[in-house]
Amino acid sequence: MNRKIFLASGAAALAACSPIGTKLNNSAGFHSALESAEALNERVIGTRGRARLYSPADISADFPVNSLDTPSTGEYERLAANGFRSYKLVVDGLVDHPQALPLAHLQHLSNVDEITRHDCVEGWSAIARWQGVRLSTILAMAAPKPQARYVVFHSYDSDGNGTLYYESLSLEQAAHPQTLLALRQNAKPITPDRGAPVRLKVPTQLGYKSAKWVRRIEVVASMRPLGSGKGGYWEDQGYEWYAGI
Ligand SMILES: Nc1nc2c(c(=O)[nH]1)N[C@H]1C(S)=C(S)[C@@H](COP(=O)(O)O)O[C@H]1N2
Ligand SMILES: [Mo]
Repeated sequence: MNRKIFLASGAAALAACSPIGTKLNNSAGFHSALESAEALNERVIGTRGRARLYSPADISADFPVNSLDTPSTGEYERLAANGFRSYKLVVDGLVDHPQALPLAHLQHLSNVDEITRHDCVEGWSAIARWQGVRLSTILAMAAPKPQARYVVFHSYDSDGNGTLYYESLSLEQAAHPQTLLALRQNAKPITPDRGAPVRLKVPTQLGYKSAKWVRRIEVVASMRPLGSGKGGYWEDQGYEWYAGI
């Protein structure tokens, strides 16, 4: 039900801004698509389109670490050893203005501060305060091209076979006002085991969508060329791409 409403509102928002389907992602068009998606979500579905917000007293004392191992590649370790001062978040692919954003710039752009619940597909949940930059803020800077449909998150970590972790969202999911590039968890910079320096936080979807250790954001027209083509590390192993809660 939620899924239908969300998809319908996204489609309506996009249709409203893009009657002939050509101007969707140019700077102004994409900007207004983001804004109408937000307005429509609020107007049509009220708070149901939003993840529930919690109070400071609800913050979990124990938030499990649950992922592949903290990356131990030379590149990540070098960045971590230097306090991520030379980290740059790359935003490229089908965009008019590719970005390479240092951490200080991301911190300057920080515009979200919310206490939400993380739901892992394995059956546990935990509540934390997340602060960072709304993904739509970064995407608006990069200006997706008309062919853009998905946003892919490439992480630094890989499994025992050397397969890299990645995830993806549709542009509509990426435009959700709670979809966040998190820089801080419970008022402290995200630690290396939690996905430092930047992790995705998507409180409207299951935990595996919230990619840790984001290295690069790639805007694409199709997910087929990536990995096994299903849109994410876990999706390639059979998990659903749409993981709405
Ligand atoms: N890069 C990367 N991101 C990831 C994962 C991972 O293995 N690698 N695991 C996902 C899963 S299944 C969950 S539940 C959360 C766990 O985040 P946490 O370790 O901060 O609890 O990270 C998600 N993001
Ligand atoms: Mo998970």
